Amino acid sequence: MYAQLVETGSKKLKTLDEMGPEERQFQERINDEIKIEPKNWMPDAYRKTLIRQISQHAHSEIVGMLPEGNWLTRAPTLKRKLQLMAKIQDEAGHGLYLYSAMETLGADRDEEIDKLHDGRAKYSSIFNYPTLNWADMGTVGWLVDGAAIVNQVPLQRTSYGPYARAMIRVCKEESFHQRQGYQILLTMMQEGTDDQKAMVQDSINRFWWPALMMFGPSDENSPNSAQSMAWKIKRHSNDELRQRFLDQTVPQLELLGCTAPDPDLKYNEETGHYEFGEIDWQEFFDVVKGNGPCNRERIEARRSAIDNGAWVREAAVAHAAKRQRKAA
Ligand code: BYC
Repeated sequence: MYAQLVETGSKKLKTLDEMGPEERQFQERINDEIKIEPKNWMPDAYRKTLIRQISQHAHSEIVGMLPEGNWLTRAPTLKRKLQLMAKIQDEAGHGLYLYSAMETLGADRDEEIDKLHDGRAKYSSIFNYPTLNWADMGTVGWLVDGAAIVNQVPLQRTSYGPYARAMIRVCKEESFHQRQGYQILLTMMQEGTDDQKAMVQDSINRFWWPALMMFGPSDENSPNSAQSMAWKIKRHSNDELRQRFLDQTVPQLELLGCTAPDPDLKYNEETGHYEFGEIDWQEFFDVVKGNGPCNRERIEARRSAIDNGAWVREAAVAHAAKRQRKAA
């Protein structure tokens, strides 16, 4: 299995024979599909990779609340407002499970959040795009949560136990989010005015490519994939998941009666897959580096939320200390 050498650029993965006894035992456990738990021995690099990925994932959930929060006060009906509020609260919950899973690896939550705020830690590129009209709430649910599900379903089988278990509930909730998003768009397309239908198409035009970028760089430019797949943190490559997402999404796009902003999108009868045009990787890397349309605004909103909530945390700590003193 991984006794073979796998190459990514200049990095070579170790064979089982090249590993010391602890590392070999660890890799064999993974090969046998036995979960790694917090108290088990693990290589430093495995721990670091997981802290990087889980913290990025948690930050994405929390930053991901912002584009949708933008429309809460302007939801068209009370029912839509309640649905949107519930979805945003679910995302906060996902962030909390994920930060907790990350803490089981010995990472400190405050330190990791500091890294987000000073630009050392990443979060999903998708949340650096603005939400400009109500249809964006449908498109975010349908495309963004839809892409997230395709990425996250295999993470339920990831090799690190606490991360895998956190993903089970996250995936159930994301499925509801995806359906509520699609239902918003379907209602606008089936019952809406021409202006509302145009709003849906405009929204899809803006989110289509950024949603495809969510899966990360193409396989040949993904420095972490080979090792993460050998450790079974990732079960599929970025390109495989992107293709899976596209294949399930195009028929839904057609059912809406909308089009993709991609003249090269076509079904290939022989492969049974949709082919798509070139992704603008320059745009992706610019956004990831902090130069997307909303990067500064998003980080500023997170920083001020932490600063403005300081008194709540201080009050909670003082209250806990008082109760402890009373109990003593
Ligand atoms: N955006 O070697 P690669 C959600 C970075 S939230 C920004 O392929 P890896 C939701 C990558 O970190 C969805 N950065 O990396 C919430 C790496 O940089 P570093 C979030 C990206 O880790 C609210 C570099 O590019 N989901 O569901 O093997 C509302 C090279 O990439 C992106 C997760 O986080 C990106 N799109 O694979 C609605 C899922 N892509 O760290 C919805 C968990 C790549 O080496 N994460 N980069 O400096 C993963 O599955 C993997 O981390 C990724 C990337 C597939 C994203």
